[in-house]
Amino acid sequence: MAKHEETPVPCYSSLEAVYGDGSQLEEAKLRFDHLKSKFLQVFGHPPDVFARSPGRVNLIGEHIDYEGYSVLPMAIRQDTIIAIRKNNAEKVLRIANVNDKYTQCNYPADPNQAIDLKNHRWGHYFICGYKVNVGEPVGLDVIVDGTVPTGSGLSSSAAFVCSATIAIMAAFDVNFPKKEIAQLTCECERHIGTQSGGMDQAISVMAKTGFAELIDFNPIRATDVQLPAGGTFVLAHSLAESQKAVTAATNYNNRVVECRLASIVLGIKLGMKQQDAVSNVQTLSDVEGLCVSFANSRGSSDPVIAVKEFLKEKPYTAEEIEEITGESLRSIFKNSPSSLDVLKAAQHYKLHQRAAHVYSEAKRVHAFKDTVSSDLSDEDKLKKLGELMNESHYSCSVLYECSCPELEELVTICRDSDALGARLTGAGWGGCAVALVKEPIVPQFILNLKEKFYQSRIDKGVIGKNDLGLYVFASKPSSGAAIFKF
Ligand code: NG1
Ligand code: MG
Repeated sequence: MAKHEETPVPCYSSLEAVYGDGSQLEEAKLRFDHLKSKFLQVFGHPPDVFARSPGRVNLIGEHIDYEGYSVLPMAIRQDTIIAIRKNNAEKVLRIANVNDKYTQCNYPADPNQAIDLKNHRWGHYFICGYKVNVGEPVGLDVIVDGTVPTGSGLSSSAAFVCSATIAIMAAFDVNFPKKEIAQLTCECERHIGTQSGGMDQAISVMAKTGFAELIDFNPIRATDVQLPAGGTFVLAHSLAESQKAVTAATNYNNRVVECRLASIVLGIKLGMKQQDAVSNVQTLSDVEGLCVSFANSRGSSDPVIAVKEFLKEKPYTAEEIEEITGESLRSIFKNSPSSLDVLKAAQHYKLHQRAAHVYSEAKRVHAFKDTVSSDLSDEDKLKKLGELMNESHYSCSVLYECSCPELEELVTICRDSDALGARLTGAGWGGCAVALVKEPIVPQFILNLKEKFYQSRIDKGVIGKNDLGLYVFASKPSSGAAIFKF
């Protein structure tokens, strides 16, 4: 039998296979019916095929996928469904949404069009999929229905890009193994201007009901992780929206650039020739071997030892780094316009802190996976997983500086409400926290969060009092991308 990750996505699924047979299935049926009738109403004909792909919560392994390190997310039930049909009569992409907040976007049916990054529009995410997958200009009619909250760190963007890509493939009747689609969709999303690592697309495409997945990169692989019984992951939105596509130069892409610079400097300090390091070192995982040899000579195997020795804690100026590398930063990043935007915005570069986060977080992912498969009791496993999540949050907050005051408040409240562990999830700078909670106390835990975090925001009208369920909910590992034809 083919391995799960080798199976193609465009093999048609039943709704039951994806949504189970309970209330989720009923909800899904309503959404598909609504999509169908809306399609008919907007475009005058029914859709050909539907694709769906879920959002995700990252349990551990933050900001390390783009450094080549494994991460451990699970898919959530919230997803993006896309209804699609080729429209040969018109050379236009008409992209509508069931939610009136998102007005219809029209684009030329030109796979070579540039995406106007200065004017961010929601339809751009669809064009990411179109550019990479379509050779000849072909018109498409599309309606989108997304339930992953946006700007929440739950990867509404990957759910959208993956469902768009798979819908386009289905409309064109092409077929690829899941792991190839995971790779492809990661490249698709980079057209939006963030230098994504690939975790979100990989889990959205390859997830399986009931499992979290350890995702490895280069090449992409997914290994099932069965979480211990008795624990539940609760997601809670900080209500600070993280607009990654808009803030990339100072937040997300800034960290990618800092990590690249940290790895080049480490490479040189550990004996590489300047030119060699600049041309060949892309990520911190590229120089891990050198760091570990150095640490071994000190009786340890922890690359953080090399970071401590060779990267100063005080932020580096551009000039200081250029002196070490022998090349200007503009020239190092000359082929990456989004990195040049980072250089323009940056005052200084915190190489020590970013590298220390990445290497220590990469270790925590493996410690998490090893704990799950250890022979500890479920109770002890959960306790240990909670501790690792707390350590991860500390590192994200203090070393990587990707938290924000709302997330700090929320994580503290989660811990005070007896979570075994709690941390920000996704890119950060807003969005959600994830807490590991013993199953029997989940309802009380959610009530505590309501009282201590959300009530004041409900009173101020930040969220509606009936909408709490959209912002805080328990989540089980759900299934990955699928295609439907009715
Ligand atoms: P968000 O912003 O939560 O979708 C991003 C990246 C991931 C990963 C995490 C941080 C994209 C699409 N996703 O997720 O690849 O780097 O941040 O761990 O850019
Ligand atoms: Mg995203």
